[in-house]
Amino acid sequence: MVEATTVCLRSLGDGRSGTVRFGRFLSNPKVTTAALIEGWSAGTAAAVRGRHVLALQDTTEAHFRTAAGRRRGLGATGKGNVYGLMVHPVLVIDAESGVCHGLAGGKIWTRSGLAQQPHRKRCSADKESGRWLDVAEAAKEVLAGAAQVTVVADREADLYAAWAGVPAPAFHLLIRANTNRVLAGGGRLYDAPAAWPDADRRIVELRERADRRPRQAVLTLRYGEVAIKRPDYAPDKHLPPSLKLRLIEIRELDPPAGEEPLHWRLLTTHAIADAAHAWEIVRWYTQRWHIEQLFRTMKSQGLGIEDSQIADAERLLKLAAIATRAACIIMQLVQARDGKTNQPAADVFPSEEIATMDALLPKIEGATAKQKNPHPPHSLAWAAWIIARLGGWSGYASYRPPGPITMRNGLERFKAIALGFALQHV
Ligand SMILES: [Mn+2]
Repeated sequence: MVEATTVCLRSLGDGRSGTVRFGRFLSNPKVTTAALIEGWSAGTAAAVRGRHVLALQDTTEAHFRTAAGRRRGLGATGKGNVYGLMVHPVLVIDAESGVCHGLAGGKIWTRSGLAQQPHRKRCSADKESGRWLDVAEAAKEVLAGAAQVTVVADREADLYAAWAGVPAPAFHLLIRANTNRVLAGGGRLYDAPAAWPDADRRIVELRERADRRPRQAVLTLRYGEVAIKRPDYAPDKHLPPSLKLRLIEIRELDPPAGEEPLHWRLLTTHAIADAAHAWEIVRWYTQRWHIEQLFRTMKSQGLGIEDSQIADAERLLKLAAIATRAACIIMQLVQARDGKTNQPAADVFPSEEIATMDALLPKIEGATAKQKNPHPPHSLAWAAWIIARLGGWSGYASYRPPGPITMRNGLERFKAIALGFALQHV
């Protein structure tokens, strides 16, 4: 899958007998989704030893084409009349270097029928949201050798049961606040920062996103301790009545007219020493983009999991389990290419292809210094810059850095150009 960048069995099989063999592998009852997920973490435990790592948790839905009489055994997703499966991995990133250490367990499932009890009456363990706790527990085992673990997750994971059950010595949580919780001392969570002094101000470059133009933003930082109260409706009465956490609030001052101001409230079990430490915790949260990258790599333009023709849920779940691991390996390859390793381009590209890059470079570089290739000529980073530009990356350092999909598109285009370049001498 990594080499072919697809989950399509016909492409992977390279001929009928190969395709049949892959099909048999997925249909074999001894090949289980659980065992494949267990295989995700091979190597991760050793890679994280002695490091502070961020365990990024998130869920993605993979949607598949179905018809009324043919749902392929798939349950409904959160998107109305759309059927598919849910993938919830833990992706492990080094807190300092950003290097991807691999996966640390997860869950893959499809919904079977609708839950019978009203949501609030079910205890946390029965709800689908229980995955945040189960998966964190599994990650705890895989990451036992790390010096410190910070589990990072978006609003969905802001569950009282998670705050009560998951943290342990050197095992922290960092989650974006989802609700304006009641505090143990009275008052509400979102009002707490009003009583705290501005700890710091920073000007940051906000990168371009689908819904946002790049801009400079002035951010103010406030942080302090809060004691969140156990929600009244929760059936989890065995949980402590309140929990002490730290809240970090980042707010943008004077956003441009018509733009949504940046406003983050992050909850964490980390004790915060000073403003610099608080900013560092905010930076850890921003590392969540790695897991979004993983999901993009699994889907359209990456491995194309949603285009799979496989007819039943059981085999699709196994395929998704393999694809998750493959996507993670693709990301690790991209990082190896991104230049921090001081490798020469010749490690990866033959000399004819490097000659092609030499010829291409003047056509790709822009007129200004900011649009020139900043890396030493013929280094791997220099080559990666060219490939990324061919893949559609803008070349500006202030824009989102090129990801695996850009790299894949760039490589595809480059291979075609290199072939044409070679033909000119024939
Ligand atoms: Mn999410």
